[in-house]
Amino acid sequence: MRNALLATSSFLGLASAAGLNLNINDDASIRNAAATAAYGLMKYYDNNASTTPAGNVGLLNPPYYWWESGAMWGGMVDYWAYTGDQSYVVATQDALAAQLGPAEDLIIPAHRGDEGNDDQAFWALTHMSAAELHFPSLGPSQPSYLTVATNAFNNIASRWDTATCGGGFKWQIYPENSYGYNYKNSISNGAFLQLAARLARYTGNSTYIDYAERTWHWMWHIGLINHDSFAVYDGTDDRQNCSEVNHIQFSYNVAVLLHGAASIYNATTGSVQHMWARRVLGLLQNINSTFVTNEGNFPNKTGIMFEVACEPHDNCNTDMQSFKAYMGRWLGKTAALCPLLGDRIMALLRTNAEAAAESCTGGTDGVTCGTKWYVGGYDGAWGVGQQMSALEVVQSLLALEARPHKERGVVLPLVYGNRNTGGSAPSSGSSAPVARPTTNPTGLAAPGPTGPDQTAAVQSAGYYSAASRVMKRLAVAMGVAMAVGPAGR
Ligand SMILES: *[C@@H]1O[C@H](CO)[C@@H](O)[C@H](O)[C@H]1NC(C)=O
Ligand SMILES: *[C@@H]1O[C@H](CO)[C@@H](O)[C@H](O)[C@H]1NC(C)=O
Ligand SMILES: *[C@@H]1O[C@H](CO)[C@@H](O)[C@H](O)[C@H]1NC(C)=O
Ligand SMILES: *[C@@H]1O[C@H](CO)[C@@H](O)[C@H](O)[C@H]1NC(C)=O
Ligand SMILES: *[C@@H]1O[C@H](CO)[C@@H](O)[C@H](O)[C@H]1NC(C)=O
Ligand SMILES: CC(=O)N[C@H]1CO[C@H](CO)[C@@H](O)[C@@H]1O
Repeated sequence: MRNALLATSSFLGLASAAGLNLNINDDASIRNAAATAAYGLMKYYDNNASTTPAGNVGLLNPPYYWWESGAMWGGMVDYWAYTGDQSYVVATQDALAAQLGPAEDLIIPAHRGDEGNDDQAFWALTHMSAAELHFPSLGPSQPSYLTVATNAFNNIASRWDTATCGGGFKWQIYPENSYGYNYKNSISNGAFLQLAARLARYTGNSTYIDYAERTWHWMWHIGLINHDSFAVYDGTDDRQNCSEVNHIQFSYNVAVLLHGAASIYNATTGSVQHMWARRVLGLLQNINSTFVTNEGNFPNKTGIMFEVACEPHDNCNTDMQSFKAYMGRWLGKTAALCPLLGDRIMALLRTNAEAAAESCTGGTDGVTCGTKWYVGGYDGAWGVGQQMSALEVVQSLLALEARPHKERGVVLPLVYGNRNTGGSAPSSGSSAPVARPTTNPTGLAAPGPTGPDQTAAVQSAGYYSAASRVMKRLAVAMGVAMAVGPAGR
C-alpha cells in the first residue's frame, strides 16, 4: 500500500475516530462519513505500488475475485462524483486503464478462469458510471469510457444464446468454466440489461432499449422474474432447457434490474415509459418487502437492509458480503432517475445509512464496518464487501443533490466543486427523447416494445394520458403512496 496515497485524503480525522459519526441531515457530515468509509475500503487495495506487476494493478488480492474489484471502482467513481473528494481519482484511473483487455472490451485473458458475462458487465457498468458522471478520462491515448462500455456491450451481446431456453446469457463465457457454463443466471442477464438501458439513456440510441426489452422478456418468460411479486430468482440450468428455476433470491439480482428499468423509464415517453414504470415499482416493492422489511419471515424486521438468503444464517460468502453495496448504489441512482420515488427511496436510504454507520466501530482503527446492520452495532465481521456496503449506502444520500446524471444532451451542474472537466466526451446522440424502438437487434425474435407482462391499464396507455397518472395508479395498487404532479390528481 502506498501511504502517500492515503495521506492525501483531505477530511478524515481517523486517529481518534470511534465509529462513523453521521448526521444524515448534514451534507458535510455525510461526506465525512463517506470519506472515512472510503479510506477504510482503500486500505484493502495495495496493488498500486511501483513494484506491482502490470496485470495486478486495479485488483484486490484473494479471496476477492476479479469482478469485485470492478464493482469497487464503480463505487469509487460515484464517491468522487457525490462527495467531490479527488483523493482516489488517480488510483481509479490507473485501475481502469490496467484492466481494459487487448480489445478494450474488458475481456482479460489472464482472468479467463474467473471472468463470466456478469463479471465483464460489472466492470462495464463502472465505465458507464465514469462516462455518465464525467469522471476524468484515462488520457488521450486511451479509449473513452463510453467506448469501453460499448465494446463490452457488443462483446457480451454476441453471446446471446438461442441454442437452449429460447435465448438468454449463460453465466460463464468459456466452456471449461464448467461450474457455471450451463447456468443461465439473473445477474448476467440483469447486468447486461442495465448496461443496455444506461447506454440507451446516455446515447439516445433506442436500439439498446430493444436489447433490454428482449432480455427482460426472456427472464420473464423463463420465470426468473416472478409475475406477481417481481421477485428475481438466481438462475436456471440450460441442460434442462431452463425448465427448473433456482428460487434463491439475492438483492443484487433485483437491484440490477431496478436501475436498468429506472434508466429506461427516465429516457422514454408514452407506453414504453409506462411499461417500465410498472417494472420499476414492482422491483422496488420487491426489494423493500424481501430485503428490507421482509414482513413475516424474519423476526428482526426493522426496515434495515439484509441479505435474506445468508445473513440470518451467517453464511454469506465473500461475494455476497458486497451485495448490499449494489442495493444501496442502485437505489440511490433510481431515486435520481425517478423523482416521483425520490422521497420514499431516500427515506429508506437514510435509515440504512444510520444503521450501517452504527456498525462501523470495529477493527484497530475503530471505524471498520460489519456485516449485519440490524443488530445495532459492530458484529465482528469485516472485509471489502462490508466496507463497500457501508460506503455506498452512506454516499448514496448525496445521489440527488450531486445531480450526477447526464440529462439528455445537457450536463447537469454538479454541486460540489468543478468536476465536469476532463471526462470522456458526451456522445453525439440525439437530444430528442427516446421514442418507441423502431429497430430490432439482428436475430431478435422481436418481442417488441410490449412484453407479455403488461396490465390492461398499462396497455391502454391512451386512457391514462399522463405518465404520472399511471405511476399513481400503479403506486396505489402496490401500496406505495407517493406524491404526483397536478396532472395526476
Ligand atoms: C426450450 O425452452 C424454450 C423457451 O421456453 C421453448 O421455446 C422451447 O420450445 C423449449 N425447447 C424444448 C425442446 O423443450
Ligand atoms: C445504435 O446502436 C446499435 C447497437 O450497438 C448500432 O448497431 C447502431 O449503429 C447505433 N445507431 C446509431 C444511429 O448510432
Ligand atoms: C435478532 O435480534 C436479536 C435481538 O437483537 C439478536 O439477539 C439476534 O441475534 C438477532 N437474530 C439474528 C438472526 O440476527
Ligand atoms: C430523469 O432524471 C433526471 C435527473 O437525472 C430528472 O431531473 C428527470 O426529471 C427525470 N425524468 C423523469 C421522466 O422522471
Ligand atoms: C417500504 O415498506 C414500508 C412498510 O410498508 C413503507 O413504509 C416504505 O415507504 C416502503 N419504502 C419504499 C421505498 O417503498
Ligand atoms: C502504479 C500506480 O498505479 N500508481 C498510482 C497509485 O496511486 C497514486 C495516487 O492515486 C498515483 O499517483 C499512482 O500513479
